Amino acid sequence: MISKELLHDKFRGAILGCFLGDAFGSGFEGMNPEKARFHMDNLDSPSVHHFVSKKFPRSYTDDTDMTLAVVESIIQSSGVSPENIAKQFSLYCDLTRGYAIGAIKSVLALRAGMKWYEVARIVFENGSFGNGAAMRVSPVGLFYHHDLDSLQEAAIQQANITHVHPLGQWGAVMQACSVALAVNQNPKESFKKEEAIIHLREVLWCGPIEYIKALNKIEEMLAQGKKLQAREVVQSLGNGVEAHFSVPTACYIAMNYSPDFCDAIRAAISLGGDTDTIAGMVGAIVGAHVGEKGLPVEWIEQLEDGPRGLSFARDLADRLFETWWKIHQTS
Ligand code: R7I
Ligand code: MG
Ligand code: MG
Repeated sequence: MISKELLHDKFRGAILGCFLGDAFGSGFEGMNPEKARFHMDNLDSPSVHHFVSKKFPRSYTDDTDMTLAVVESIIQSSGVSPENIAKQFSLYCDLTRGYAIGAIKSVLALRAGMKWYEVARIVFENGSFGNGAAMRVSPVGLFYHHDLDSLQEAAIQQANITHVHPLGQWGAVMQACSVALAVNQNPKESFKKEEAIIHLREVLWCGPIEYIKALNKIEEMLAQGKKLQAREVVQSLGNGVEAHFSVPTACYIAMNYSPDFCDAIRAAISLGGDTDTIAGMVGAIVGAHVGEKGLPVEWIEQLEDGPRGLSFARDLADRLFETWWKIHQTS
């Protein structure tokens, strides 16, 4: 049984972990593993360079922007309501923050008055299989960490606003489930990987075969008991913007490196490719494992703190926890 204080800290850890991974990873987006490794110095304290460069600022992108909108909505609705999430997207998404084409068009359509259930096919006929529904889903993993059946349904519902392709939907399920499993881990111990794989398989079995195949690979890679080279991880699981080539990658890195948050983020970024999103998803999972107390203070201090920045994100994490606690403290 997790104490109230620890659970609260884990909610903060996941939300700020996503923010950190996104903000620290975004400057590396699109690099290959060798180039990402070459620039890894930029990940350390700005005191190294006396300033944070333009390419490596600590500002957040769409990953955090949308995650915070989902948090606000869950607080308002005491759960996942796609209609309300769509309303938050319409009101708050800052489309200057590195959004991909599908998300931009969906948000603009919502702003133009289109119903939330009509927008998801306006760019891709069969729905998007981008990782956008997974990158923003960590609050769903937190809020349903006690009930994986409800979590699966809620993750798909929140995906459906923009990602009705099964690969997009189930990427969100896999990421939300990984966050939930991390909440239930002891922060003083390493991630119980074998148990986690069993739970993930139970949740993912009725989704697309791609995720079961990826899970089999993850199991094999973890069984080797060593930390694979970036190139090998990319070859096996991918580092792309597609949900099925990024969510399993993030789960593998998180499980392999947690509870060491900085090592996990470095490993995620060193893969290159969709670095802000993979590091953001890794950050959410590891953050849910270790809580805010396990996050690097000197990294947190560097995060953007504007109107929807660090303090706002921490406050939202607190309110998400309070909403959960009010519902579940007596049951
Ligand atoms: O999924 P989405 O919100 O993108 C998230 C990514 C993250 O890396 C963020 O950091 C940000 O950079 O964007 O946005 P979508 O446009 O729905 O999907 C992302 C991309 O996946 C698309 O722009 C396409 O390149 C690709 N994609 C598809 N390509 C062909 N056919 C997604 N679905 C399809 C498809 O059906
Ligand atoms: Mg981004
Ligand atoms: Mg990205």
